[in-house]
Amino acid sequence: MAEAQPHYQNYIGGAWVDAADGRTSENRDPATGKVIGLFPHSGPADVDRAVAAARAALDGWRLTPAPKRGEILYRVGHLLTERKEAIARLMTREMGKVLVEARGDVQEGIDMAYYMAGEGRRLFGAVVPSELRDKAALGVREPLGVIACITPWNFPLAIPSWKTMAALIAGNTVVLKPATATPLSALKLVEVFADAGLPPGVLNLVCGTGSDVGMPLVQHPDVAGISFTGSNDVGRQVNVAAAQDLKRVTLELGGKNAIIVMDDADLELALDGILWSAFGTTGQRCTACSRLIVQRGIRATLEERLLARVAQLRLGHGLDPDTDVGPLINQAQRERVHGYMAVAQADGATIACGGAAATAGALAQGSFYQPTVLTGVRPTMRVAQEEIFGPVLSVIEVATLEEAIAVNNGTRYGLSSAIFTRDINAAQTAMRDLDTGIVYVNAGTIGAEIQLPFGGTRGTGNGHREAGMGALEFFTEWKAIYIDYSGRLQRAQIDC
Ligand code: UN1
Repeated sequence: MAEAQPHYQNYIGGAWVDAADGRTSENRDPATGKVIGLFPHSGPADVDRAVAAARAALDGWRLTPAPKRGEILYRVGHLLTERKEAIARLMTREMGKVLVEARGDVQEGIDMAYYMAGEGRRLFGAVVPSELRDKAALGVREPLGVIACITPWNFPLAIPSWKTMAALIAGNTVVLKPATATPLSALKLVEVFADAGLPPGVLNLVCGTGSDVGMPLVQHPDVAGISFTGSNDVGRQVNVAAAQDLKRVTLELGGKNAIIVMDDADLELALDGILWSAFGTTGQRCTACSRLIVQRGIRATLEERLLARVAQLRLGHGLDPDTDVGPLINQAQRERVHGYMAVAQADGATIACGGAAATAGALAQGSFYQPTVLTGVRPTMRVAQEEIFGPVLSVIEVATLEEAIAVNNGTRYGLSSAIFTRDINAAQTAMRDLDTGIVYVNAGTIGAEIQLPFGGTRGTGNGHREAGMGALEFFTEWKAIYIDYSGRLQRAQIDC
């Protein structure tokens, strides 16, 4: 007899409910192809219900004192800590990342819960002097209203946490649409919020596709702001649609992140950073390193040692403790990644290792791809310019620091960059001139912490930042308040 599939629901107005028309979609383990559950295949009617619930909850929530909102977030942090292992295991099955990384993903949610809970006792505004006597001038932060959070599959709990927690502490209410590939991790986060005592309607979950749920949410007249992480193509569509109603939008999009290794670098350390940044999460981080920019003097040595290390990486199910690299998210992504091999060769690059799907033994069940290093890559080749989002690293040789920085800055993206050097002057110059939102010195391109702003320059987004003190700028509206206690009309810029 076939095993019954777990059946999950949307969360709207404090109740778990099916999609209005009862439709469902399967979600599969990318390492085995096995179905892990059925999720609502929602549509515009579900979006309407969720936005109405969020709208109805807005006044109650925005008038709840921020420290009290923070207390709920502290409880979310505690509950996530208790459930960390269980959620991490579900995440590995749902998304494929290895268990240690899935634990890190949940930890990022915990970190954000505590950080934003603390913001409940800050949410700093401004008190400034007035130019007139007996008059006070202050700026306070107000929530925007109902926020749509549209999140990707590569950080199935961390990114929903970044967005929802920042939105909620500021007094907004939220409709969360998780990626179609990872609804379960988001659902587990929403369960935690419900168990922590979040009032009904304050956070709603609607599972479904970008066209059936995402776009109707972006276009809904009662949605005031949209926080989106995903591809550049979809980000542009979101921005164009939201512009019709002058809605506020934050976009966190692609990356083409590079590690620069100078001749004087600690090579062993650099190799550790390269391996972790290029092949961790199977290269499926926005911050993943996909270009290795290496100075001429050590290029051959570094390449040789890199290939030896890559050959040792073990592919497998993320729950197997021996696995270093899990599967890609699905077969379509594997085909996309593989398509770049022909592109690389046509442009004159060499496939130094990998370059094919990994199908030996049990790997045949999943969407695995061999960790791949391309050598002889020139900065203008497509593989050095386009985001591949897989375990593919391009090696580019340069002569000088100036050239390395120019190559780093010579793509449409500007998320993360890194330099390995022992020369303080080179490091300092790189910190100043690398045109990315995140810069690492003697560490790889991944591993941003939540207490600093996260985001990129140029084509990586539209200039906003998530996390840290950057997040509140997006999720709040400034209100300037003047209080005249002189008892007479004082005209600004005229009376003194
Ligand atoms: C992402 O890839 O979209 O800095 C997020 C990092 C993680 C977050 C990545 N803390 O790699």
